[in-house]
Amino acid sequence: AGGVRLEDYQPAPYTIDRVDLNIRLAPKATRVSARLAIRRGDNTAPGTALVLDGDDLKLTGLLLDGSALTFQDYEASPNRLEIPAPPSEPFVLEISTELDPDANTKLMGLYRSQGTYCTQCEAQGFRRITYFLDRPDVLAVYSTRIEARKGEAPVLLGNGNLIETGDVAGTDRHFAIWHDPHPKPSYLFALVAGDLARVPGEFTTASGREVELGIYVEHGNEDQCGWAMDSLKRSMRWDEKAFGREYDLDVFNIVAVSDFNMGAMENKGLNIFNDKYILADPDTATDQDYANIEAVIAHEYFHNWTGNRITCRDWFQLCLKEGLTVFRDQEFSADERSRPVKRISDVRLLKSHQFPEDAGPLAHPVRPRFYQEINNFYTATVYEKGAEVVRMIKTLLGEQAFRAGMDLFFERHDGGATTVEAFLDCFRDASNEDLDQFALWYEQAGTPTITVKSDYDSKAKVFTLSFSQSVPPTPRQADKKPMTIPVRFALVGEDGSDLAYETVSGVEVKGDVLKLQAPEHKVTISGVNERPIPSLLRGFSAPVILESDISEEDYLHLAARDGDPFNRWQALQTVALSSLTAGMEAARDGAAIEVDGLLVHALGTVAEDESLDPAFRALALQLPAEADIAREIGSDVDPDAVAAARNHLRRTIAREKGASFARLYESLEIDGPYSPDAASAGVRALRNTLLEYLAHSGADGDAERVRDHFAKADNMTDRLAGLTQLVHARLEGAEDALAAYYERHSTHPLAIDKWLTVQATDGHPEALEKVRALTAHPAFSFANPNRLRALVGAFATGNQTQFNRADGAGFDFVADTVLALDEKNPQVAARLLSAFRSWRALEATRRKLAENALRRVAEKADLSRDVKDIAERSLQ
Ligand code: DPP
Ligand code: ZN
Repeated sequence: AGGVRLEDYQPAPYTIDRVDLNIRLAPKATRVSARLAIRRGDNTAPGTALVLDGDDLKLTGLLLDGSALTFQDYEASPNRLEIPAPPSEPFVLEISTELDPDANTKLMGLYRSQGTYCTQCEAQGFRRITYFLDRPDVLAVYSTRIEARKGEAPVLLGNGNLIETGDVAGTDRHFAIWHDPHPKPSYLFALVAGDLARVPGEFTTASGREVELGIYVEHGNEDQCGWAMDSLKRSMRWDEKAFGREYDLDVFNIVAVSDFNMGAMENKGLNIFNDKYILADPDTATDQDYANIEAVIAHEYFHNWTGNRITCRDWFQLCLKEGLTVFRDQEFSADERSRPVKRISDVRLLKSHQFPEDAGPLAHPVRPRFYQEINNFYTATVYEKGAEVVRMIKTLLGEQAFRAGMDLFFERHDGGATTVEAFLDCFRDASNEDLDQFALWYEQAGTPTITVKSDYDSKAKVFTLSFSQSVPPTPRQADKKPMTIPVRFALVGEDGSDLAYETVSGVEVKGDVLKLQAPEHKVTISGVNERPIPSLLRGFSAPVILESDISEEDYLHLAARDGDPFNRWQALQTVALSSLTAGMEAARDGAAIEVDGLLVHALGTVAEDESLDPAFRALALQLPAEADIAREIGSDVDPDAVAAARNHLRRTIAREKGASFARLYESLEIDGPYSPDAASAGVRALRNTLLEYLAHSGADGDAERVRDHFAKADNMTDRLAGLTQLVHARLEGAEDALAAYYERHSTHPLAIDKWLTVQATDGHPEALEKVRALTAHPAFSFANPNRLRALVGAFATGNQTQFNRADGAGFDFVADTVLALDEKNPQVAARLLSAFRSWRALEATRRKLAENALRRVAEKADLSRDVKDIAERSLQ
């Protein structure tokens, strides 16, 4: 009940300036002593009660200024510690608690992963270690003494700098004391203790600080850390160059653990990572894994300034650190790789993850105003749409004013806990731009649609664009205001060049950006000497849906000639989506599916165009996914008809272009050893995209090519591509390939995750039974979030036809899994349940079955707050 509201925010009545922790680790009985130096807030009346947060805690001792408290002086429960009448002068509270790390299956607070003690405190895990003002605006300086048996945990790591180590006399135990001089919120606290190998590195900052780097992994994994270390050093250098931000401690440690709820965590000076985002070698990691590792390492490192040095006042401001830091990691990857290819990949992710969220019952603003459970707001909207909002600020202000605004933000708020409003003020003050209307991007949920009609007057040489915008209603937000939408544009001529024009009226313009602000704009462009094709939203300058009267022929012209690579890609997608939508209708009505010959021709041309980056050609050739087509259709979706249309188009392309695709495929073989660089990854991506078509061409020679591709692969990218095509196209040899793959990688859990995912995402009706059977496979573990996401998560989000089976068995399986998992790990269970987010867009039979499954979850007694929240919001 209850929930938390933004408007109820109050500063904490007490401040905690220092935290001295003494943590004596043991698997089932870890003893924690926390000495908190507490001070009454300036506006707090003397005698105001001190209420500390707890979660499942066992209090074993309590001293105030060194004296034991009697039971009249405090009230304690597992979830709360209250001192009704604390001293009005500063005082020290020493709290002792006892924890059971082995019993901690929620993976929040202190737990053990494969024998290693580790912590996860964001958002509210610190209160599972000790009673605390567990909120991000309480900043304290931490010292942590960690003690453990030497044999069990030779390595003891904490935040900040190492101060002292030693043996505990007369015992088999030792200790380490870490001190972090930077005041920080409790969610950034971390410790790690275990028998781990250290991979060393060093970095000298621009101003000459020598930083010792360390990546800690399980013994035997040391040689899989090279890429992560390299990515870390490049990230550190990039933040100096791009944002003038240097690292601020003498040590930066990263630890990889195999049981982790999220991707990684930016604890001050001691990042803890899901091992999936650290470990890589050519035999077990794909090019995509390498790119993800680079991005996540950068993301967590960049948090040191955007998140740690400047943190959030409250959890409603989560996007202040997450959206901004995603924007920063996207820019880093764009600089390190190909900018257009990175932009296309990011927009694909945004459209496939965030747009459906924004269109369904779980829609929420980038800065929500209400939550039941904050863990459920680590979403694509907060992260990916949050990054788009920062990107739009840059688009509207221009490069220089954007950088000036960021500099001002660092200057004003370093060491503080702040808000979205304060962030926007920095850009206003640096640029004199009014951002009041723009701020609606943080407040209004739902993806805006802009509709545009165009007209060319060849006599007057005037081109007119009539824009209108609308934002759909979303939960608790029925009526929306018009937004500021930056539309980067050009007018493309017959030869593909950007046409000159004289004046633009009817809208505010800055360079090549139209700033839509009203519900409607009639934009008149003069001095246009030939009929142009408008290239709108170049680089995806705003996260909106564009509906235009641009003809298919004109889109294909843009696909072939637009000077903006993003819009070339987008134009092909637009044509493919409309063709697939028509195909779906035919399939649903039992009519013949017609294939658009112009589209097939255009795809063939892009494939062969050697002037284009292979990575771009790979993206251009990939048809919209089934979920993307479903999102485009929007309501009454029949996933089987969607799959039929998509499969038909893919088969037709494969048959018509098979010979040329096979030639091209053969020509793209890379000689020499594997390298994860973007250029070679792009060639593999193109070759593996062609392989998908060859797998569906129906030609025997092509099936043989796929088998060969798998058998001869000398790296995981190619091996997994071969396996995926063999299994999903149901080619002869698929079962043998699955067995061979398993044999080869059975001792490498991250490689086995891919094996699970390939089987979970097979669109064949057998998939559900296979997935069920795999839950009993020895390689699967219900307790490990990565295994669970690789199998059940992949089935629910990556297998549209089988999760959405017409008999409801897919929904029931996922609902059952959520209910069973909820007792162990509510956070991961809730995330899995959010796979139902688009259930209302399904056709009536499936909709009813999905609703029944959701109701069954919602009605179960003793649900976690996490799952209850997702179930109830999904049904609202
Ligand atoms: N560790 C998560 C992230 O970096 C939450 N902060 O996004
Ligand atoms: Zn983050």
